[in-house]
Formats: sequence, structure tokens, C-alpha cells
Amino acid sequence: MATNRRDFIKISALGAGALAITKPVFGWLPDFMKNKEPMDDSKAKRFPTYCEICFWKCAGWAYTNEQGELWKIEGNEDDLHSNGRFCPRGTGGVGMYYDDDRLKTPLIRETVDGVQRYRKASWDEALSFIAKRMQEISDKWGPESIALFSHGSGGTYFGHLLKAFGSASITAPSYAQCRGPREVAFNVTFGSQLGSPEPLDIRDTQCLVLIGSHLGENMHNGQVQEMSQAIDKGATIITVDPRFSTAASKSKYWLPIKPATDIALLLAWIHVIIYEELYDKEYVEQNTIGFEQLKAHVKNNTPEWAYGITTIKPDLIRKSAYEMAKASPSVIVHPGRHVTWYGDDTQRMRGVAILNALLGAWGRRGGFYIPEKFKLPKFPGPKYPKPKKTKSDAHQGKYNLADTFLSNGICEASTINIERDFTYKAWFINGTNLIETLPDKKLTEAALNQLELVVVIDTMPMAITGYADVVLPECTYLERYDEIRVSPHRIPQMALRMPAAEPRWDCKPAEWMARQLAHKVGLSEYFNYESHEELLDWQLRQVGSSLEEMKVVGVKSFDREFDDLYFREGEVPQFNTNSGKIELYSTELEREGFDPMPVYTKHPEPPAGFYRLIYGRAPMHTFSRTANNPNLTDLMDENKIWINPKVAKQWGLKNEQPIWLENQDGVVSSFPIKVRVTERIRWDSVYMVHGFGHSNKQLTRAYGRGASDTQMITNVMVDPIMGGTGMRGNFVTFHVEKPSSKEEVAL
Ligand SMILES: Nc1nc2c(c(=O)[nH]1)N[C@H]1C(S)=C(S)[C@@H](COP(=O)(O)OP(=O)(O)OC[C@H]3O[C@@H](n4cnc5c(=O)[nH]c(N)nc54)[C@H](O)[C@@H]3O)O[C@H]1N2
Ligand SMILES: Nc1nc2c(c(=O)[nH]1)N[C@H]1C(S)=C(S)[C@@H](COP(=O)(O)OP(=O)(O)OC[C@H]3O[C@@H](n4cnc5c(=O)[nH]c(N)nc54)[C@H](O)[C@@H]3O)O[C@H]1N2
Ligand code: SF4
Ligand SMILES: [Mo]
Repeated sequence: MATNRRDFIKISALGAGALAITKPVFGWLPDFMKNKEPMDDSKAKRFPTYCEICFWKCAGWAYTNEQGELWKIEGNEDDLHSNGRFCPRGTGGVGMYYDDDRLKTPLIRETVDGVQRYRKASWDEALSFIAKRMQEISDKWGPESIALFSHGSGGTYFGHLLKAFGSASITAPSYAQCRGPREVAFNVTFGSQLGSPEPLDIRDTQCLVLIGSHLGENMHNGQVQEMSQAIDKGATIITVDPRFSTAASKSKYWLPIKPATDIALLLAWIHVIIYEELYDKEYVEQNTIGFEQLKAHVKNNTPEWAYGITTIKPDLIRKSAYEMAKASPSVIVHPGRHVTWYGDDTQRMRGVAILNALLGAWGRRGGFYIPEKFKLPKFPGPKYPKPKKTKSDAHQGKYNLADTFLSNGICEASTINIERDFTYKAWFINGTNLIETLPDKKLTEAALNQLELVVVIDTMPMAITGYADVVLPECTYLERYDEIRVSPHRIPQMALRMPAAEPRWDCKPAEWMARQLAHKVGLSEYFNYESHEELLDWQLRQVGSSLEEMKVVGVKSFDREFDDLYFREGEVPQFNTNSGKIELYSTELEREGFDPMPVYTKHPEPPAGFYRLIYGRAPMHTFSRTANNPNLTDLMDENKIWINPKVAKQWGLKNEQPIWLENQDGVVSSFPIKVRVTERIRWDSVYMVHGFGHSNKQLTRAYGRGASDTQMITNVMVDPIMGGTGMRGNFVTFHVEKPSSKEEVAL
């Protein structure tokens, strides 16, 4: 079988004149910051958009000055995601447009004198090349051997193309590397997933419990705003985090838990709530099944038992449980979002779901509201062909409770040395930097090397682009239309994104790329319209609006059509579970052969001289996607490693000192990272912000700044229930000088 060894190419000026670097590396103040402000505000124009700097998708206005140059972005007052205010990242979004390091033209990999490099290509050539390879691969292996990885708006159009072509293999790292375990846990408990934005009634809550959710650093806009409203109204915040996070600093109780022991704490809380009869009796009796089994199950999980595991004092466990009970049902034990931590994550999330159920929070004011999503009809077209392979084929019959393909599952299924009857041969990768995003880089690389076609659609020369056969430069969200945003909220809303500026260089929207490809592979009937505007206008007219109207208002709200926001007095709600009730005892997990109620299992501890690597977010960055943004690097241009003073003393480490990290598998960080000595982290752990340590020099502001957490994540603890990749079972030690003999897995 032909393997297609890909040398990793850091996209460079080689053969692609347009990509030459012309800017100095650091301290570059983008021109627009100096002079793009309009002389006369009344001459400014505004264009509706929704933000693509993270997936909260806040709706706002992009402004241009009298020269038509992009000037600033602000929130749209009518939008429920932002309430008219953007977070620092969203405000800095113009920097994404002005970044001169962007991808500028299609690129095709070629080998000249045995050396691989990229050369500039026209759109027609690049798309014809891809179309031809798609046909060849389909003829040989079937259309289902092509997969799409996507995070972001353009994925809709490439997904449509792939489904029309005959493949259902569409995946996103925002599931198996992010919220998957939580969706499965809430689904088997309440018969409903949480989705995005999560239906949390934070603004009206009286008690918010954050277990590793670091709101304030995690800047999901609406939630951060509502948390501050709740605090103003006197709500109690309880934070469980081995690190004194921003949220912990706003909390009445901070529980500095020993990492990897949260299930023990949850069981102890459940124990207190049940045995001290603090649960919502009427609600539990009416709406749940399995209470007696749960009661027996947690009998021995006393706070004293949990103390030995979590290091949290029994008194603190009790007091925090009393706070929740006092607020019940206006209490939220926050389900978190990035929850792929230790491989038993679905069960930890079950613990969270059960606690919320006992407190009567689901469907109650100040707890979880019932969201509603606006329904927009799809443009007419033929039915998709039935794909020959399903996710069960890709996952070899495992992870049946996952409701989507898993990105790590597709990686495995692309690796021919893993025994199976079906292997992927081509990947489209849209808006996801898999090299920085998937743990176990060796597996990702092994898969990439065996594929017959890799197409990357991106805006920046991120690590993943270096593995592509063809790179397609997408224009930024400020230069394009995208699908109408219809995410669920308290009331249904839709929001428009339209271009505020012409695409720079030779960049195009994903929608255009997918449509052109469809024409080239004979699938025109699925894209039976002339322009993106025509498609959007058709959709909007079906619901009594129009593109013209949306260009003026940006956001349109509708009345709720169905249920109330909360359960009504006396209502006996039906839950979409096997029993029609909230399942404290999960019949679905039992049927799949898993523990029907969460069990605490002990996880490995760091070996001597090593510390558990934990990671998170900084308010001014999103993953790796903003690492080169001129506005945001102005605010923060590297990450640091948080080390407890006791540990720093033992190692003789000082603030700002650069050190190299080495993990338990002997992998050494490519770049040094500066030390931040702080009491705000437990002595057994170190902490860093994800998304730094880029190794491509074309990212002139991000190159070599800080270190990459992903590089250190070689031990992956896979969740047996849904296949999520637990990433916090990695340990690091320190080097004050770069060790030379060690393995370096460059990113
Ligand atoms: N080590 C580690 N791994 C993690 C995490 C972590 O904290 N640590 N977090 C996990 C979580 S929670 C998630 S959700 C995932 C997120 O993972 P990803 O979705 O992969 O996020 P990014 O790393 O930001 O990669 C986004 C890519 O999209 C490109 N991009 C940005 N805007 C556009 C656009 O408009 N169009 C196109 N086509 N491309 C664009 C960027 O240049 C970048 O290459 O990562 C997961 N993986
Ligand atoms: N600014 C900004 N905001 C973002 C994003 C971003 O990139 N930038 N990304 C968004 C996305 S996609 C996601 S998924 C969310 C992720 O954000 P969240 O879901 O809020 O948080 P996590 O990334 O799971 O966890 C980070 C916190 O967990 C703590 N922690 C580590 N180990 C443990 C442990 O064993 N137990 C407990 N209790 N705590 C632990 C860390 O100290 C840290 O404070 O953020 C979203 N918001
Ligand atoms: S939370 Fe911030 S970055 Fe995310 S969509 Fe909203 S404004 Fe953009
Ligand atoms: Mo995420």
C-alpha cells in the first residue's frame, strides 16, 4: 500500500514570493492602530458580523472609516451572546484581518530535487488538483474514506460537500478533546445535551459551583457577564480548582483540590446532600429514578473518606454542600466545557449532573433553563447518498454513546498499522490546528503521513498547514458571509455575518471553495445557487426576513414558540431518557456495560521530581488561533509556567527565569518557558496557558514565544464510554539548560 511520507514544511518564502516576511518580528504596532480612526465619525460605516475569535459567536458591528478601512468591532446591543459588549479577544479581532503573516494564496506541495516545498497555485489549479484526487480516492477506496475535521463556520459548507460526496465522517476537536463527556453524561441523565451556549441561568442563580471551570480566564462572554451580575446580586461562588483562578478569587469558598480526585468530592457532596436530607424531595420523587440505589451507592463516601483523597477538609466539603442546598433550586453546579481530563470524565460529569438533579436545578430559575433555537430552512437540493461506513465502523464498535465521529478515532482509523477493515485515505482540515489540538502528536503524524490527500483550509501558516498537500487560504470572518447564526438561547435569535472589507490578497471564503469543488466533482445540484448572498437571502425570505433587513439589524429576535423557560408549577415533565425520568441510576450506561453510577478510581501520581501539568486559558487569547494576532500579542505574547514557591525554592528557580520542560516520556519542550513563582498553584502541579510555543518562523510574533502544553501531552487517558482524550495525566520536570541528548518532538 502506498504510503505518502510528508515532510513537515514550515510554510516559507520558498517558491512563494508572496509569503516573504517584510515585518520586523516584535513590537510591531499595526498601521491601523495608528491612523485608521475616522476623522469624522459620521462617515464611519458599520457592517453586521459575529465573532470567530472563539465559538461563543458574539454578534456585533464591524466599523470602517471614510477610506473604507477596517477600524473597530463592537457588540450588538440586541445580541444575547454579548449583550452589546465584546471580550478583549473579540475586540482585538481586527488584528486577525490586519495580520500580514496570513496565508495569501493557494499552495501545492511539490518535490524538487528530492526536497519538498510549496509553490503558489491559482485557485483553479488548486481546486482541480483536489477534485481529481477526490475522484481517484473515491474510485479506489470509496467516498467514505474521506474525512473532514472542522472547527468554525466554514465547516458547514465542506460538511455539505462531503455528505453530498458520500461520506458522513465529519468530526471536530470540540467534541472528543472538549465537551464530549459532558454531553454524554447530561444526555444519559436528563435526556438532553447542553450544547453552546450552555443553558445556564447564571444571572438568576444564588449559588454557582465551578469545578475546574475558570470563568474570567475562560472568557465565554455571556457567562462571564452573568457571573458578575450574579455576584452583584449576592450569589455565592464556590470554586474547586488546584489553582487560585480568577474565579477562585471571587469565591466564598475555594477548594484547592488535589488534581484528578474530583469524583471523590462529588460523591461526598452527594452523600451529604442525601444523608442530611438536603435534596429537593418533591422534585426528586417526581422526576428521577434510582434514588435508593444512589443512596446505597454513596453510603460510605463521607467527607472524611473524601478528605483522604482530595485533601479538602471535611468541614469545607460540608459547608459548601450546605450553601448549595440553601440556594436550591437556584443553584448551578457548572458542567464545565473542556472536560476531557482524566479518562473517567463522563463519570465525573455524571456526578455533576446527579448533583444538579438532587438540588432540583434542571428546568428551574437560577439553575438550567430550557433553551430555544430558531429554525431556518435548508436550501433545496437532492438527498445525500447513504454513506457506506458509519462511526461505528470508524470506532470498531466502541464508544456507541458518542453522538459524532471522534477526531482521535479518525486518526486511529487513518493509521494502516492498526488492524481494521476500513481506513481513511484523505482529510480536509478546516479551521483546526490539529497539531496543537490533538494530544499524542505521534499518532496524528502517523495518520497524516499515511494519507493520500491532505487539504488544509486556514487563515494562518499554523503548524497543521505544513502537513498539507494543498493549502487553501480562507479570508477572515471580517471579509466574508457565513451561515446565519441560530444558536439556542433564552429566546430564539438569528444573526448575520457579512463582509466589512474585501478579502486581502488571494483569499476566499470556505463557502466559495466548497461550491467550486462541488462543480468540479459533479455535485453542482447540491449547490444550486449563484452566490452566497442568494443562498442566505432565500433562507431568510422563508422566515419573513431578507438579507437586506439583516444587513440593517444584524440580529433578529423572535418570541418563544414552545415551552416556558422553566418547568411550570405542577408540571410533570417528560425527559428523553429510557425511563422518561431523570436517571440518577443510568440504564443507558448499564446497557452499554458501564457503571450506572459514578465510581471513584485512583489515578497515577507524579513520580519524584515531576509535577502534574495542568493548563487552561488566558482572557486575551483563544487556543493557538490568536497567538500571532498583533492586537492580542500586545496584551500577552508568551505563556509562563506557574510554580509553587516551595517547589521553586527546592529547584532554585526564580521569577522570569527561562526553563525547559521534560515530560514523563522524555519529551523536551522545543522552547524555554519563563517561570512564574506563585502561591496560586498547588505544590504538586504546574500550570500553563494553552496555545503558545509555535515553531513556525512565519508566525513572526508567535514564533518561539513560550512553550506548548500539547507537546508535553503524550500520555492520553481515553474515556471508555465516549472516546474522549483525557490530557491531564502528564507530568513534567525542569531543566535550567536545554538538555541536548533528549528526544525532541518538534511542533
Ligand atoms: N493541549 C491542549 N489541547 C487542547 C486544548 C487545551 O487546552 N490544551 N483545548 C481543547 C479544546 S477545549 C478545544 S475546543 C480544541 C480547539 O482546537 P482548535 O479548534 O484546533 O483551535 P485552534 O488551535 O485555535 O485552531 C484553530 C485553527 O483555525 C484557524 N482559523 C482561525 N480562523 C479561521 C477562519 O476563519 N477560517 C479558517 N479556515 N481557519 C481559521 C487558525 O489559524 C488555527 O489554525 O483544542 C483542544 N485541545
Ligand atoms: N479566553 C479564552 N476563553 C475561552 C477559550 C479560549 O481559548 N480563551 N476557549 C473556550 C473553550 S472551547 C473551552 S472548552 C473553555 C475551557 O474552559 P473551562 O471549561 O472553563 O476550563 P478547563 O479548560 O477545563 O479547565 C481549566 C481549569 O481547570 C483547572 N484544573 C486543572 N486540573 C484540575 C482538576 O483535576 N480538578 C479541578 N477541579 N480543576 C482542575 C485549571 O487550574 C484551570 O483553572 O474555555 C472557553 N473560553
Ligand atoms: S467571547 Fe469574545 S472571542 Fe468569543 S465570540 Fe465573544 S467576543 Fe468573540
Ligand atoms: Mo473547547
